Amino acid sequence: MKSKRVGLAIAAFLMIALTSVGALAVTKKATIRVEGMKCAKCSGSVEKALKATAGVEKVDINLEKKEAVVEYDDEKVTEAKLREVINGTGFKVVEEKPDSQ
Ligand SMILES: [Cu+2]
Repeated sequence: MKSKRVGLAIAAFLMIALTSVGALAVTKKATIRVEGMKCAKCSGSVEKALKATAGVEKVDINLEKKEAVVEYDDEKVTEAKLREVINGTGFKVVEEKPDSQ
């Protein structure tokens, strides 16, 4: 019976530890409009450049809407940096945000 209680204590500890780790790593989501992407090859190169950037966790490019949806670690990279990376691929970031219109 004692070992069962220890097991419960460990489980509770792990749950608290995991929850606090999750709270520390802040994942932010940015929707960035990109001008000039015309086909899968274009969006592919933007996607590749973003994924090669430290702190970027997920990249989703919508060719139709000309948007790059990027999930990133707020402590490792900024949205400004993501825009720089996209501009560095030769495609142009549209400064206004589509959802603020
Ligand atoms: Cu293309």
